[in-house]
Amino acid sequence: MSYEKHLAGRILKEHLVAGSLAPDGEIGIRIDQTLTQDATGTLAYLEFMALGIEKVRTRLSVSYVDHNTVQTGFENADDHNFLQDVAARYGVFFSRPGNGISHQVHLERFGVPGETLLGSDSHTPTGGGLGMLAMGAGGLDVALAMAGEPFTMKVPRLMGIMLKGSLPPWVGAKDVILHLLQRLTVRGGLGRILEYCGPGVAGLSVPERATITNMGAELGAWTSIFPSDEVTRRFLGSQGRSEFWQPISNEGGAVYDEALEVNLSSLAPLVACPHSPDAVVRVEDLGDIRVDQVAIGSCTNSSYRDLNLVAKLLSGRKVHPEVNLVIAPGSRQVLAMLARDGSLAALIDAGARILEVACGPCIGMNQAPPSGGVSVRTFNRNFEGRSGTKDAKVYLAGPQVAAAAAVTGRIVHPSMFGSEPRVTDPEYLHLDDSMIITPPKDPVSGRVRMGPNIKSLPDLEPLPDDLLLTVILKTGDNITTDDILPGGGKILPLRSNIPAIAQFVFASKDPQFIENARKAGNIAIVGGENYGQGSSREHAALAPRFLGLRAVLARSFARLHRANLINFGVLPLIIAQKDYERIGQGERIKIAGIRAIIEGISLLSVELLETGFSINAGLYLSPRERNIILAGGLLNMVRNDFKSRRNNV
Ligand code: MIC
Ligand code: SF4
Repeated sequence: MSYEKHLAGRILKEHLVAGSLAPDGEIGIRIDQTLTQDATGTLAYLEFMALGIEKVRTRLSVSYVDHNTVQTGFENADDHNFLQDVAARYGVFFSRPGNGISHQVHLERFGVPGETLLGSDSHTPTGGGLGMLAMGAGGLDVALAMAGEPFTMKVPRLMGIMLKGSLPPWVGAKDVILHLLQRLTVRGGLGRILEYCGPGVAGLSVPERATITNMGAELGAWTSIFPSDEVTRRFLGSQGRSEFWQPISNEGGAVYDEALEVNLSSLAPLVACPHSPDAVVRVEDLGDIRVDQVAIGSCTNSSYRDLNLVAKLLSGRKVHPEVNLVIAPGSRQVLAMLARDGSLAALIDAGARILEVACGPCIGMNQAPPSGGVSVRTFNRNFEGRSGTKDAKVYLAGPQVAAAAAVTGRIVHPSMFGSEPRVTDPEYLHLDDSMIITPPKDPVSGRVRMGPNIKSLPDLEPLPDDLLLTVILKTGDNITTDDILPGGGKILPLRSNIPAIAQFVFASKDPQFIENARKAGNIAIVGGENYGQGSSREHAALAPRFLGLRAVLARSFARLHRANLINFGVLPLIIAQKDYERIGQGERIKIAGIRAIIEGISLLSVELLETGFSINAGLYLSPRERNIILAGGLLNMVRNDFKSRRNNV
């Protein structure tokens, strides 16, 4: 397949620095921009600092504070100071707490069509709404990109999504991506980049496109991308950034590995039912569901357009007496606009509880629903327990359905409002970057404040030849990184303290996990399909590694988590269904002669010591990944490399 005619293909080609764009190959691409957020950023910057580099080598790097903004102790505030000092010291823009969710702010203030963006957050593909090639990665990969290293990835398959028609009343961008999740499932995007094309594209605004690319993460895709067209030009113009516009389109005749058609005109309002973003049904087919809470916001649906629509729908109405409506605008710009055009007053009058501009309830930071309660959220993830209430039932929906639920206390078709109000994107926005601190031109040698909760990175030894492991946990399919290491107000403040956060590994799935790990020493986990879906948090690999995890034997892995396991020297082994059934929790296993085998062969023999039975496990690694595993992790591998390069200059 020739990549020249494709949006992502062209950007990949222009940024290619190693390998070639051939199916199944591995390539290295130049990264123009990086973003970090506070919950992954502290670790990413500790890793960057361990490389001993003077200044970031990207065109632009931005550090956001949006996750841990509830400060119930000193930990988060200390992390914010650390991030602010590091940003000034190494040449990174710093978006202060209160300025907004990384993806929303980046779209507004920094995104550039045609550029590459690597972010330590799985929803970085939001930038695809602007025609960027924007991908999520583990913090260590982002640290290396900041050090000027290429990002290594498997050559993706390209999936073309042809949009036809236009959205009917009461149907929004969220329904487009929920429709795709219904068709493709949470595994449908694995190994792929999704490119949107066709006559339906022009009718979608940039924030709507960004809602769609944002939730491409839930399909498991590398990223998703829209063309950069007149709509993009107007959006950048309204942000006072016209000079960054360039047209990018997929040319006629672009042939895709796979192609799909979506007729926008035939879509209806949809919801994703508990507990998976692909458990999608039409609102009309749902039956009578009583709602306790409605939460509007998150990087998926918190643009000015979304909240302005909600304000118009709620204007003159009141929130149902049994519903709590909480709203977290995506950025300070969005909040400032709502305050200026009267929308904020309409929301307050209706009875909405206005939250801080941040991720908030999306990462379980606050507003946990009541026991057994139903929450309708405009967010992107409804994994069990992520809301902070284990038995809560979270439904994902667009702002139209959410507003209708807030008023009626039921999940109903938003046509109950009468006719849909018109929402247009403003020509001019309230622009004020005073909450973004520009780094000084030359790096400052100033002090980096490191509060007592910020602990240095654990040392990881290289991979031994033989591993004797105890399988202390066996899981089913689609285990999420929230299952492995939950978010929430209690655990997130420990993101810069691996020994402390490690005490919460699998806390909600298996309360015995820590004790069993302590007893066993070196441990293994057996997983089903799509092990590690969800976030980019490398803590979900490093914290179990800290507890002695050396191998995960699973039916298949989610892309981001697999990369993080390798980055910290944990073997991601693929096993057959019959062998999955054979291994029991508590089983002791032996993997022998690994260092020799790992250099060439991709099958390892795993001995089940209880029965003496041996099974085969696939270790499908690229040559680079093999070296990382042998070194005991990526940091071990590159640290020496950077040191010798420094000594040679
Ligand atoms: C999420 O939505 O799960 C997060 C919190 O934004 C994560 C990052 C993290 O765990 O810090 C993500 O999506 O990558
Ligand atoms: Fe924040 Fe939620 Fe978006 Fe993650 S998905 S970046 S927690 S708003």
